[in-house]
Amino acid sequence: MRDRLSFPGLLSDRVAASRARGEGVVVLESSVFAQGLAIPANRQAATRMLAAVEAQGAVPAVTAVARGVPRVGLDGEDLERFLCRTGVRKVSARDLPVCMAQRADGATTVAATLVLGALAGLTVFATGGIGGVHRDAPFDESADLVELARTPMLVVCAGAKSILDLPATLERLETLGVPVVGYRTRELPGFFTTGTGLSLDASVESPEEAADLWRHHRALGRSGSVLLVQPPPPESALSADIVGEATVHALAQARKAGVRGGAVTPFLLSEIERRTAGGSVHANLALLEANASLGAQIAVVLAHDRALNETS
Ligand code: PSU
Ligand code: MN
Repeated sequence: MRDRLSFPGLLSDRVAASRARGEGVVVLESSVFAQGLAIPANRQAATRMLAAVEAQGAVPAVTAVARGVPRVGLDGEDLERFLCRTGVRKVSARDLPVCMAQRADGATTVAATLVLGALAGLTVFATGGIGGVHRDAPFDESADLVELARTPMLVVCAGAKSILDLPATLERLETLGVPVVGYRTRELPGFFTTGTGLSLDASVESPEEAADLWRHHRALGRSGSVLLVQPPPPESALSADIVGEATVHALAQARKAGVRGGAVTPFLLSEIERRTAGGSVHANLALLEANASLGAQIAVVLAHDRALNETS
């Protein structure tokens, strides 16, 4: 097998240098920029997430397949192409080799980002919402779930998207052995909403506690991820009634339009944006920024630990 760090062009110079210096790195997905959010909100999301990571003294690493090359630390003109979205496909884990073979531009979902982040030997990944079990669609379950079960990363998110069947998603995560831990909450956040009524068994109160939990997870040799769920910032969160109504409407529209497969998630998110008069985008940007910031705080704690271990 090929040594992961000899994978040509995987790490950007900046990410490689910061790893060598022992700094914290936060992995970010690119599907949220290229498919999940519309222009110009996608650029605002990228700008705010990158700045939030840097503000904590960590380095952001956007993952993608750029002209067929898997990358961790997309920047400059390459990142620009993904923000313009033209010709950029959505790439989940199984699509990675196809996208590479076709020398195409692919924006990575949570599942594909886990693959690339782990390949690069990185630990912390921050995003908005993971995929999960779709409602009324017993055979549409996001590949994010199985990939979380087999790829060890600490994933900071605001839960799963509200368009999903959340109780079923939580059950699947349990079956798959993925710990779901609240950040200063004992309730699963609803992505756009602070709560869902679904209770969690565990929570942590600080980046240090999150890092400690991660260490125990790894000490057991667990091969899957830990999901750390943080509610959207209170001032941006939407009410459950509004999101519920918008979601039901969006699902009906998707059914009518016959939307299938990977197109379902982006379609539903844009319908909800229309129904909430942009409120959902405001919440989405705020939670992405907050998750990037929390991920960076945890990455800094873990980097500090590594440095201590190496010198002792
Ligand atoms: N959540 C969002 N916006 C997104 C996504 C999730 O708020 O764009 C993306 C993520 O990349 C996630 C993917 O991994 O949607 C899940 O898509 P699917 O259900 O097709 O697996
Ligand atoms: Mn799907």
